[in-house]
Amino acid sequence: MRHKILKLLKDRSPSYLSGEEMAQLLNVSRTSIWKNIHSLQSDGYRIKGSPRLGYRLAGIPDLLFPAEIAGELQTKIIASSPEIIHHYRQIDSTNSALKTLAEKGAPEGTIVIAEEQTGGRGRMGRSWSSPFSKGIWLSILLKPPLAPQDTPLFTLLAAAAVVKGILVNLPDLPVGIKWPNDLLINNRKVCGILTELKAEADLLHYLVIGIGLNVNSKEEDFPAELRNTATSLYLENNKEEVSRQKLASSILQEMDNSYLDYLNNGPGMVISAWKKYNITLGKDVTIKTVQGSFSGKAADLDSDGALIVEEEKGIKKRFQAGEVTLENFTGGQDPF
Ligand code: BTX
Repeated sequence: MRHKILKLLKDRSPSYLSGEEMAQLLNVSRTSIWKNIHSLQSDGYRIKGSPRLGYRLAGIPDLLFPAEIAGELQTKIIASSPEIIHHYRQIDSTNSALKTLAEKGAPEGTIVIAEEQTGGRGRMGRSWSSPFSKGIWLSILLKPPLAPQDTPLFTLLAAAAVVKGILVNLPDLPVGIKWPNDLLINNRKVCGILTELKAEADLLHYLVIGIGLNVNSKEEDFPAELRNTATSLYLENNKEEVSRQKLASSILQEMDNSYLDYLNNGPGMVISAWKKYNITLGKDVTIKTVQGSFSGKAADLDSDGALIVEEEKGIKKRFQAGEVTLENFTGGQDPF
C-alpha cells in the first residue's frame, strides 16, 4: 500500500492529490491512506498536507527504500520486485542477514540493503566500516547452476558490474579493480566485495555477494586507521554528494545484466569486462597466499578468474586466491 500511495503522489507531484481520490483509486479507506501517509512521513518523506487540497510530495530522503531503488530498475532476476528487497536502517551484516533468508528459502535475486552495519564483515574475519547513510552496504543472493569451484568468477563479475554502475553516474572517475575484487581510486580503497557460499562437494546451493561501497563518506566518517588508505566517491568527486539511490539502482542493473549474460553466454564477458577495468595486469605484484608469498609480473587472468603471475625465470604460477600488493604503484607500495 505504501508503494502504491507513493507512486500516486510521485505521478501527481508537484500538485496535490486528495485523500479521498487516493482512497477511491486504491479501493481502501481514507483512514488507511492517512496511516500510510504518516508512516511515510516518519521515514523522512516530506509530504505536505492541506485540508482543502490533500497531499503533495515535497521531498524524498536519500535512503535506500525499496520503492526508490526499484523504481527505475528493469532487472529480470536481481531485486526484480520490491518484495525481494529487504531494507534495514541498521543491521549487523547484510551478508549474515541474507544467509539467514537464504536458509529459509528466499528466492534468487533477493537483496538485503542497509543504511548502517554494526558488524560489517570483510574477508578472513576482518571488519568493514559501514556508517549510517554514507555508503551502499548491499548483499545479493544468486543460485547459479554451477559447481562451487566456478564461484570465484562471480566476485570478478560483481567487481566489474560495480565499476560499470559507478561510471554510469560518474563517467570520469578513475576507478579500477585490483585482483580479485577491490575497487581503488587513486590508490585508495573505495569498495570491497565479500562472496560467501553454501555448497556440497560439487553442488552449489547459493552465493551471497556482499558489496561495500563508500559513497558520501567524508574524511571524519572513516575510523582514524583507515583515513590514509580508504576513500569515497564523494571525496574523489570534488566533494560533491552522489545520489545513493541512483547508484544502487545502477549497480543492481549492471549486476543483473552481467549475470544474465553469464547464464546465456558463459564467462567471456565477465573476463573481458574485468580486464577492461583492472589495474593489476602488467604490474609487478606480490601475492600472499596460505602457501607463502610470491612475487612477479601479473601476466594474465585465466578463464576461471585465476591470476597468472610470471616469476623471474619466466615460470608462470596460477593463483585462485590470495592478497595482492601492487609494487611500484603511485606513491610506493599500495597499503593493502
Ligand atoms: P577485505 O578483507 O578485503 O577488506 C577489509 C579491510 O579493509 C579492513 O581490514 C580495513 O583495513 C579496510 N576497510 C574496512 N572498512 C573499510 C571501508 N569502509 N573502506 C575502505 N577500507 C575499509 C572487503 O574485505 C570486503 C568488504 C565487504 C563489505 C560488504 S558490505 C555488505 C556486505 N555485508 C558484510 O558484512 N560485508 C559485505
